Amino acid sequence: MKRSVVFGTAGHIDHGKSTIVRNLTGKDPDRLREEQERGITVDLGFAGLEHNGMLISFVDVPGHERLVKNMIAGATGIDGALFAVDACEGIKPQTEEHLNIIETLGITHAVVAVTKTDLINESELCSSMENIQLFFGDSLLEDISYVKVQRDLPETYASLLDELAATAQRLPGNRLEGRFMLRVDRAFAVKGFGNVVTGTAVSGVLNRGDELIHYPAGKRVRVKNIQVHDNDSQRAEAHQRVALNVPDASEPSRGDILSDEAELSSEEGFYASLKVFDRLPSPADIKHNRTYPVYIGTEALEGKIIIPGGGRIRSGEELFVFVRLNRRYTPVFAERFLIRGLSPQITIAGGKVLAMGSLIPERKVAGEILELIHNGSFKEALSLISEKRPEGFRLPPPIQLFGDETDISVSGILTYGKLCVSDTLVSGIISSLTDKLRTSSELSESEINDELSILHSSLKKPVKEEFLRKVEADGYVFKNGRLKREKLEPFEEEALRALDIMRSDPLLSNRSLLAERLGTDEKTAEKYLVYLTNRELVIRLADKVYVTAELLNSFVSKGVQEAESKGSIELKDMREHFDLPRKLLVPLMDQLDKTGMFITRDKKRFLK
Ligand SMILES: Nc1nc2c(ncn2[C@@H]2O[C@H](COP(=O)(O)OP(=O)(O)OP(=O)(O)O)[C@@H](O)[C@H]2O)c(=O)[nH]1
Ligand SMILES: [Mg+2]
Repeated sequence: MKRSVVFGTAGHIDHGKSTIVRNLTGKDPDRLREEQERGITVDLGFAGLEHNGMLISFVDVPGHERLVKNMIAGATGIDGALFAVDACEGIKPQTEEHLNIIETLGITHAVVAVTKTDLINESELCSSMENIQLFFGDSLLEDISYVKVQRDLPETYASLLDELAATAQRLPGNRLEGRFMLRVDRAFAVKGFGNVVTGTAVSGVLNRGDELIHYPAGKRVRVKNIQVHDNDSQRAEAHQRVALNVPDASEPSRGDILSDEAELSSEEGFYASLKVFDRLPSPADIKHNRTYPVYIGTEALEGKIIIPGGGRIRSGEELFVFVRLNRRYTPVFAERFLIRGLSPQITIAGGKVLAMGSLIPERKVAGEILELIHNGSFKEALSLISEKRPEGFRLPPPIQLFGDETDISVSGILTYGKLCVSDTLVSGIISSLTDKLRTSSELSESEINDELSILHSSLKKPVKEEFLRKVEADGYVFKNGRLKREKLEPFEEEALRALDIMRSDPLLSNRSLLAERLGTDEKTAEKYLVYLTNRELVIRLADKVYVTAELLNSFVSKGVQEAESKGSIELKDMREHFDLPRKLLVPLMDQLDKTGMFITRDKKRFLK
């Protein structure tokens, strides 16, 4: 399959960005009449070419200082940067500003084209090259190459193309896995076809005829046609510039999202890390509670910056903040954004989205959680969130939580549909209800509801059902607003009495011990065990080894907890928590393997 890659131009006004794209692709990226008349780029331009089987697309951006928001919109989703630096003028304010932006967007690969080398003599060119290399060498870019070009020498553009292709080969992995996502950077209507949107596909794969969700409205739209590089195409994928014909989209515009993820939440704000650049023409800072222009995705918004400790973020400093937006927006995890200063109007800070505002509604508790997310300790972060939100919380889809590839199956957290809640809290509620039921032998609906009151309203029902299912096996039935034991057959009464006794003494793990305690014969005790095993109230671990379901469950959860904190567990670790003989501990340990959560190496059990 052809490899695709998108380069975005960058650099000061008039340094020759559009000239490069025109020379490489034969297409003029300055399509607007105004652009052609004034000789400056105003809006984004797109062009592409095929080179050695690789699709190379270009997003051409304006260099004008007032048009930086368009530059940022164009740079969203690009893989590499193509800087143009005028050999005579060298590094200028927007070269610096665009480099700050490119670094913030997490782009690490760049080709620097030194332009207008026909207008400068050899020795001046040498010193100019040195300065340019010093400037870029001091950046966060990891892969930089330099090529000298001249407008009227086609061979210089051929070398530039070779360098771009070589850089493209060194770009890290592709993002074809995961959800398809595109942030619209242009939207227009074509007579006879209807709405067309364009953008850089950030992730995933799309086929003609597929359905996508159009955000922020959340409406389903069918993709009637796809174009890649101006040609009709059956499919589009990450790292490509694509145009989609979506006739049923209503009024699409720059900043909208098209994705096959159905559950994205649009937010009033988000938590982020935010750094004020140290490479700035004059020192600048971001003040607490002040509103700034925020450029995110392909949108230009305004956001009030809330710094938890108050004060300001100074040049070179990075802090956690909450950004409250003036309009709802659909951020994704780790999405980068930029903030412009109020005066002078220059991009002064760059940030990275760490959490949706709705995930941590209480700002006071955010710091510790953000620290964990920032360090990549996602499971710990989720546990802490569940601790801070005992009522339960809605889990955003992976691309808005910790990214598509992150495994977030966290022990200690139960999920009911999209809602999460702490495992200990639910089992606490259920066991307290069970205890109440055992002592008073029946419970009213309001007694049950009281116990559930701490939970998020949509969690009450599933937890209640779980409790009822559990006691149902014990012979209880919920009828006319009351939970009580149904009239049982004498045999069932006896079997359940045996269960209660086993619960209070786990050593009664086989029929002879049980028979002795009950004062009955082994055959009857065996029948009780069969009855209880069929109802999963008792579990048969091995020949003549039975334990109650409660004991097994608490053994497994303790095992997981211990393995998480110690790395692995052995029999002796579990003995500290369960005062049981070997003949029970050994089959209980074996039972851990059957859960599928552990693997055994050198007699130690590790979580998978
Ligand atoms: N002599 C000479 N002129 C060049 C060269 N490259 C570009 N130019 C000229 O410089 C002017 C600006 O070039 P553009 O390509 O429009 O510059 P740009 O960076 O796209 O400008 P903006 O999009 O407005 O930021 C044009 O008149 C070009 O013809 C070069 O190598 N030599
Ligand atoms: Mg231009």
